Amino acid sequence: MTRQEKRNLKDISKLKRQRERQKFIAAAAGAKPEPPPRVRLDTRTADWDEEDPVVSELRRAVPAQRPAVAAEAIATEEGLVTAIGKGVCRVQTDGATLRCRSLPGLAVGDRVRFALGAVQEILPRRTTLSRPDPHNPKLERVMAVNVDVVVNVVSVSSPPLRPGLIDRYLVAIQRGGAKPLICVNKIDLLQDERELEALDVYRTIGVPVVLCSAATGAGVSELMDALSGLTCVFTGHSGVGKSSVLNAICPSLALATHQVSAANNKGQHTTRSSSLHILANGTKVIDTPGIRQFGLWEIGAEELRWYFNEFGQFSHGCPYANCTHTHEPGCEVKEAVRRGDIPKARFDAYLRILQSLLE
Ligand SMILES: Nc1nc2c(ncn2[C@@H]2O[C@H](COP(=O)(O)OP(=O)(O)O)[C@@H](O)[C@H]2O)c(=O)[nH]1
Ligand SMILES: [Mg+2]
Ligand SMILES: [Zn+2]
Repeated sequence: MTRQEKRNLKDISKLKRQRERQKFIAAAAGAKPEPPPRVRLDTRTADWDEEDPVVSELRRAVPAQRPAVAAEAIATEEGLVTAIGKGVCRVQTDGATLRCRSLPGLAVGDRVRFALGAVQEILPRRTTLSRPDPHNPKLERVMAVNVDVVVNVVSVSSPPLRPGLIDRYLVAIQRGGAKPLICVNKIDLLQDERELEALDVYRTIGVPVVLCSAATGAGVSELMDALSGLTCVFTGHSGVGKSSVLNAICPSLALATHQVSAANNKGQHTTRSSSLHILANGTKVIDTPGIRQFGLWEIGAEELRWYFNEFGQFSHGCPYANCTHTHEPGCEVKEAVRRGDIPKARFDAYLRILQSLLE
C-alpha cells in the first residue's frame, strides 16, 4: 500500500467515524423523549385543604389517568359538585355520589357534565361568591357557586360583631348575584339588647336578619323557614358558629366544630374545605372554612357604588353620571344621607371600603 493509499484509508475511516458520530447524535436527538405534556390540575381557585379528611379520601379513590377515548364516544352525565380536593371532586347525581377527576377552576355548587370518572365540562353558573386569596391577591378563591342565598353568620360576642366584615360581604354578594341573609348566632350570650343595634341598619336596607342560638335552638326553625328549598352557603368569621348552626338545622350532618381560643377570642379553622349537603326538605347547604379577613375580588373603586343598592334611586339625581358621591357638589346621595333617607352607617361603610380600594 502506497503512502497515498494509506492516507486515503485513514481519511475514509475518519469520515466514517464522523458520520457515525453524526448519526449517533441525530439518533440520540431523535430518541430523546418528548417532554411530557403539562397537566394542569390547579383547583386552587376553590376552597379546599389537602389535610381535610374528605379531600384525602377523594384523592385515594380516583383513577390515575383519564382513559383514552374519543370525546364524541363519551356519554356524559350531569351532576352537582359537593366537595373538591386537589385534582379531584365529589359529584352527586340523582342516584349516586361519585368521585371524579376535576377540572381547573371547579367550585362547590358547580353543575358539571362528567364521564368515565372525570369532569368534562362545567355548566354555566347562576351566581358566585368569590374573594381574593389572602396570600396571593391575584388569585381568585371561589367560595361557592349557584347559591340563592349567602348566609353571613355573625356572633354577638366571642368573636365580637364586626359590621365592617358584613359590609364587605354585602358588596361581594351583590356582585356575585345571590341574595344576602345575616344570621346572628350565639344570642344566648347576649348581655344587653343594645348590642344588636348595629344590625338595625341592615334591616333598614332590606337585608333579612335572623337571630338564633345553635346552643339553645332558639331561632333555628325561623332560619330553616327562610332558607327552605334554596341553595345556601354559610360564610363568616371563624368561630361564629357556622358549622354549629348547620348541625342545629340538621343534626345528622355532624359537622366538626371547635372551641373559640380563650387566648385571643378568635375562632380556629376547624372546617377546612367547603362541602355541600342536601337536606331532607331539599334545601342545599354549603359549609365553608372560616375567614379572618374578606377582600373584594375584582371590584374597582369606580364600580363600588353600584353594589350599594340603597344609593341607586338617589344617584340618578346626581349632576355627574360618574359621581363618586364624595366631593362632587350637588351630589344627591350625600343629600339623601343628610336627610336620613340613606343610613349614615351605610354611607360611612361605602367611604371606608372606597378608601381601602384606593390604597
Ligand atoms: N354559646 C354559644 N356557643 C356557640 C353557639 N354556636 C356555636 N358555639 C360555639 O362556638 C364555637 C365555634 O363553633 P363552630 O360551629 O365551629 O364555628 P365555625 O368556625 O363558624 O364553623 C364552638 O365552640 C361552638 O360550640 C351558640 O349558639 N352559643
Ligand atoms: Mg366550621
Ligand atoms: Zn353623587
